[in-house]
Amino acid sequence: MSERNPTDTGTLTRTRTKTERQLKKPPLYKVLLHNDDYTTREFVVEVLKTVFHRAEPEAIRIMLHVHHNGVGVAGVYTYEVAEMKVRTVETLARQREFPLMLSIEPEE
Ligand code: TYC
Repeated sequence: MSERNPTDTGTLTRTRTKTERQLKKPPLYKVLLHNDDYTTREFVVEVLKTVFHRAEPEAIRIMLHVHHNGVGVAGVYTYEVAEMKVRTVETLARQREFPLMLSIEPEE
């Protein structure tokens, strides 16, 4: 009746609580845009709208922030998504022969 299965190691398990499972968030990464002297303002605004899904006024604000401060956050994503955004923008920029640079850094 209370015979043990020979594969039973005797280790007790418990159901994970929500805090350990559903509420565990993946690490997030900032995609940074870097200023340069050759990429046009219009192109930067265009990629902020099409790749980073920013509304026009926000895209202009971010572009101007990068233009005046040298660097700024285009968006925050999981690592895989951040990497894909960088590759997409680099491809678009090189097609237009713009030297636009991006980087990824952990958030906080
Ligand atoms: N500095 C560029 C210019 O004056 C505009 C620019 C803004 C370029 C942001 C890159 O990430 C950038 N044409």
